[in-house]
This record gives sequence, C-alpha cells and structure tokens, in this order.
Amino acid sequence: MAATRERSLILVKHDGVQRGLVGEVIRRFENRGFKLIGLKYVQATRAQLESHYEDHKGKDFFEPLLAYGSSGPAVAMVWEGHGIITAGRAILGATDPIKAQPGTIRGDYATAAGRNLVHGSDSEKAAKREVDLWFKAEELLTWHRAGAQHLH
Ligand code: RTP
Ligand code: MG
Repeated sequence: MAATRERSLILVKHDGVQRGLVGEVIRRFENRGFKLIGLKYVQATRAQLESHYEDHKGKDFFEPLLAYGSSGPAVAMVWEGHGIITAGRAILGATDPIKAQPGTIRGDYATAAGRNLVHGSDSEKAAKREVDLWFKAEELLTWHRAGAQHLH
C-alpha cells in the first residue's frame, strides 16, 4: 500500500506546555496510529503567530491570542497519515472546550477557548502553509513503520 502523505501541523500551545500535557497529546496521536515526522520545542514570535493566525486578524481574540502565545514555549509537531487533518481535529475537540466532547483533548482538559491547549490544521491548504511556517524541509523526517500494515 502506498504511504499517504497527508500532513497536519499540531501545536501544543503555551497553555498546554504550562499544564504538562505535551506527552498526553503525543500519546493520543501515537495511539491512533499516526506517524510523527517533525517535532520541536519552540518560542514563537508575535510575527510568527500573526502569520499563523492571519485568518483571524481583526477579531477581538486576535491580540490576546498573540500575546499569550508568544509569552512562552510551545511544542510544534507534524503528523502524517490518511485522514490526519479530519481525525486530528476530532482528537483535539471543538474550539470552545465547553462544547468539546469528553474523550477529546479539549473536552478532557480545558474550559476556555482562549486556553484550549492545542492547535490543528483545518484543511490541506492550511496544513501546507502552517507546516512551512513552523518547519524547514530538512526538519521533517519520513520513515516507514516495520511490519504493521494496519498503521500508517
Ligand atoms: P486552532 O486553529 O487553534 O486549532 O483552533 P480552532 O481552529 O478550533 O479555532 P479557530 O477558530 O481557528 O481560532 C483559533 C484560536 O483562537 C482562539 N479563540 N478564542 N475567545 C474566543 O472566542 C476565541 N475564539 C477562538 C482559540 O485559542 C482558538 O484555538
Ligand atoms: Mg483554526
């Protein structure tokens, strides 16, 4: 079976780092069978977050999002696998954690949209833009899982 190249940029945002949820987020994506091809601990700049969240420029949560997001480190990841964009968003849960289902990261660990712990790309176009924003090409490592046909 040809390996799928669908990718998603997943962030454990600074509030997720503060809460000690880095391992928990990675565990949920690993358990699901997705493949980690990029991982870094990063201090995002305001400019980087402004670009990352460009679709939200002008909204009232834009400034607080940039201010908090640039106040400390985050963990940036690229996950790969069939359906990763849709499945990744489902693993995260709804933007407003009050509406997020139990069993999702936000539904299990968050209560406020401004502290919803994680980010996930919402389309292939967004994923490409976001992966390029957070990672250099040489920081993405493709690899094959030995002897596990049911996994990506
Ligand atoms: P993300 O991009 O972080 O994966 O989250 P999302 O698609 O579920 O939500 P989006 O609409 O793209 O909003 C980006 C981030 O802005 C913050 N936000 N706060 N206070 C509010 O009403 C509000 N709405 C959005 C959240 O941190 C959200 O993840
Ligand atoms: Mg979004």
